[in-house]
This record gives sequence, structure tokens and C-alpha cells, in this order.
Amino acid sequence: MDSKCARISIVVVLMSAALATVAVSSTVDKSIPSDTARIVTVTSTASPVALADTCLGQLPGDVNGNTIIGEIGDANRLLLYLAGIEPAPTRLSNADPNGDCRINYQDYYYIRNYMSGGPAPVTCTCVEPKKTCCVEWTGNVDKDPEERVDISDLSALIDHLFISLTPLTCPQEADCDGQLKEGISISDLSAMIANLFISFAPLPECR
Ligand SMILES: [Ca+2]
Ligand SMILES: [Ca+2]
Ligand SMILES: [Ca+2]
Repeated sequence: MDSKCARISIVVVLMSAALATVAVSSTVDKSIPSDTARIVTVTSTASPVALADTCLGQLPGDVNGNTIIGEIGDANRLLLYLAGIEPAPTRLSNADPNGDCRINYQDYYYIRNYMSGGPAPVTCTCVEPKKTCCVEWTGNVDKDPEERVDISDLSALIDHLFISLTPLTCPQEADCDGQLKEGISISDLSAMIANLFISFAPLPECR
């Protein structure tokens, strides 16, 4: 009996130890919430760090990347990029000296104005500016340099829609109804006619 009792005691002790081990393991598992690992991962690749790095590397106005801001080389480099003759500058943000997150001819004029004593390029307002051919307000379909909206723009739009069907130089300028996703259509033509001859309602801003 004694040896049987001893064996039973040993089994009980071993089972208790096993249960204790399970209990400890269980306690450890519960002490590490699943969210913790996810939070650590996110923190290690936090986007604000990346944004700050990108921001710190910006030199708006230095389009040609030689670390000199607002020189004739920058103006020319921007002009050639906008005309589609040269590829995008290494740092797109450097081609957005007016900091509106759009790269267009206004940025070219901003640099030229700075060269003549105008305000300096703004610093880091946009991480990834987009190139756009549209300047301020829609309607300048024929892309005349004075940005006028007149009968020649109407002719260009009619020609594009119904006559030669020639692709537009800058479809964003023809987005007179502000619905670019739906394409350039008779609705844009109606908006331009209303602007020029009927209600004189202003055309929408470029997008
Ligand atoms: Ca430069
Ligand atoms: Ca800009
Ligand atoms: Ca025009």
C-alpha cells in the first residue's frame, strides 16, 4: 500500500507540476495582447517619420537640383518639364515653389518673380505635388499665355468635340463643368457658353 500510495503521490505531484506549467504558459500568453505586436510594427515604420524625412529633403525652387534656389536654370528646367520636353525633376516638391501642391506654369512665374525680387519659395507644404497643365481657372482651352477665356477657346472646344476631334493640349482646362471624371463633353461646352454669353457664371478652379 505504501508503495502504491507513493506512486499515486508522485503522479499527483507530476500532474500538479504539469498543470502549473500550463497555467504559467497561459499567464504569459495573456500578458502579451495581440495588439501590442501590431502597434510596435506600425511604430517602427511610422509614416510621420517618412513624411518628415521627405519634407526635410525639400528645396522648393531648386528645380534643376544644384542646391541654388530660384535661378534661371530652375525656371528653364521647369518650363521644359511642363512642356513635356524634359523628364520630371528628381524632387517633384522642388518644382512647386508656390507650395500649392500643383506643378504648373504658376510655379514658373513664381520663380521668375522671385528672381525679380518677389517672395521666396515656400518651404515644405506638400510632399507629392502633381503636375497639372491647368492654371488657376478652367477655360483656357487654347492655352494662350495670357490665360484669357474667349471665343478662340470656344472654337477649340467645339473643334475638339465635333469637328477635327483633335486631342486637347490640356483637358483639365476644358473641364468647365468641374466633372473631369466624366470626360470633356457638351456639358463643358454649355458651361463655357454660359460663362461667355449668358449668365457669365465663373468657371471652376483647376483640379
Ligand atoms: Ca537650382
Ligand atoms: Ca505650385
Ligand atoms: Ca484662351
